[in-house]
Amino acid sequence: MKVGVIMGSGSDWDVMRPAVETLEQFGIEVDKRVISAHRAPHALMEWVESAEERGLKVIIAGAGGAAHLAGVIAGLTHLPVIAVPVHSKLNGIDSLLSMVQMPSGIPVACVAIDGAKNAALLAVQMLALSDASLREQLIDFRTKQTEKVLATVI
Ligand code: RP5
Repeated sequence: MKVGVIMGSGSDWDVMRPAVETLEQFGIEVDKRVISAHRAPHALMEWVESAEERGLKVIIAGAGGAAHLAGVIAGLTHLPVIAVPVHSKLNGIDSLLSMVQMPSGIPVACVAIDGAKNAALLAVQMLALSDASLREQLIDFRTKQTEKVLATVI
């Protein structure tokens, strides 16, 4: 079971790293790549069109600016696509709007600006629907998170 984590530039890596780390924490194999939708469209098409046969179940795509990466990917595959708007010259608002406002028919799930960790957790939730041991891990993660917040003394 693999999740693809793709980003438009090496400059997105610091934002996207928590997605990879979170997935690996759950024992999920990650296929991570830098491929730009506008600088390398043919390579992107090849990567997406072979995604399913390479074992990918979900794709997380991070990009900034006029961030069409996730939408283009979603148009090329029926696998679920989760978008991470990366902060930009317009504070990520441009990235957010270009990812979240997908026209009808090709959905992209969009998390918060720089929300790579949540993108990974959403991917885990999707995979946990058909994987009992991952479901247990997810419930354990959530329980510990709840305990931690309730144990916070101020
Ligand atoms: C987008 O443009 C990338 O996803 C990145 O967020 C932004 C800037 O890219 P670089 O100019 O740093 O390569 O394509």
